[in-house]
Amino acid sequence: MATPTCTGTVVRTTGSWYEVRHGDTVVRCRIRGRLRLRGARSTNPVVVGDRVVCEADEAGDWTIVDIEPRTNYVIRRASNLSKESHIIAANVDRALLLVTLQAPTTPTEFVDRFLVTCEAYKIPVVIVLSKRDLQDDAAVTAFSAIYRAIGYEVIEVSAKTGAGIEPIRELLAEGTTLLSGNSGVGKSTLIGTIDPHLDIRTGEISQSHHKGRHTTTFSTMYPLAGGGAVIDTPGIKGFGLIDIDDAELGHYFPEMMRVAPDCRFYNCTHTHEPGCAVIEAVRNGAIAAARYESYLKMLDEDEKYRK
Ligand SMILES: Nc1nc2c(ncn2[C@@H]2O[C@H](COP(=O)(O)OP(=O)(O)OP(=O)(O)O)[C@@H](O)[C@H]2O)c(=O)[nH]1
Ligand SMILES: [Mg+2]
Ligand SMILES: [Zn+2]
Repeated sequence: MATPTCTGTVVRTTGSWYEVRHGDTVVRCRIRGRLRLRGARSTNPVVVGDRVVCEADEAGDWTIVDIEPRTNYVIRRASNLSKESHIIAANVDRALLLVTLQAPTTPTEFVDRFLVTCEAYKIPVVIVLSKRDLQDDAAVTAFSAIYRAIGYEVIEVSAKTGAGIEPIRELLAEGTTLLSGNSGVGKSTLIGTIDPHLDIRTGEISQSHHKGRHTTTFSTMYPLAGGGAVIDTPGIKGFGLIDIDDAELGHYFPEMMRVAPDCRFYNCTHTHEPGCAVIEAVRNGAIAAARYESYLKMLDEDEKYRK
């Protein structure tokens, strides 16, 4: 008898189990050791969004035996000093980065690291300013101005008041969207607001220090009633860059790329060189100082891990 096989999409990973959707059915699979080895540098060899081939044995237990090449993925350093990487999701059509300026605070550098990674892997990214009802108006205006000037779309939403929900619903209706951000910024709540039929766990923010509690522990892809699919992910603390050289980092800051052709040296690192157009743009305010600081920090702090 021929071995039953199927090709499907990984919709949930728990570390030991992988749920693969094939049409309307979801099968629970293990993975073959060979695939684990192939992903040795990564903490997760098979990720949500992967297209995989599965086989069943005589007992009816399913195993993932192959992964199709990924069209893209979002990757970060597994933890601060680690050489290992963690792939957040694969084969996505866009990424939404949820940001809150307070309750909890998303550091600017975190935002910039995420954007750099999306630029490097050519993943369209939209910034979602979440929990708009709790944010300070002036802080939102200042933040949005910086990122809109670069060319990023910033959508302000509140799951509480419903503001901005409709544009998000339209954005999600096509293809697969990854939702990422710190713990407690409202990723799961946003998905539950877009599609109330989904059974999604959301967390309470501790009132004392407004820190998230890591309510979502496993990445899950949900099909949406209005079309499209969305990937809910556990909140992440840090976002260490991986596989991006110092020399190319500047390429992933669109506003730096616009002025870099005017630098005196073609291989300018925009750190100390005379005649640097980027440094000049920071001085005259055309490039936001906070963005340039993020660039310097990424060069500096990641250097020791990147080699
Ligand atoms: N005021 C207000 N609270 C919100 C909003 N969105 C989410 N919250 C609250 O924020 C807390 C955290 O929301 P979650 O959706 O669980 O956050 P998350 O990003 O999924 O967090 P992790 O799963 O830990 O990564 C919950 O108490 C939500 O009720 C909003 O728009 N306004
Ligand atoms: Mg969550
Ligand atoms: Zn320069």
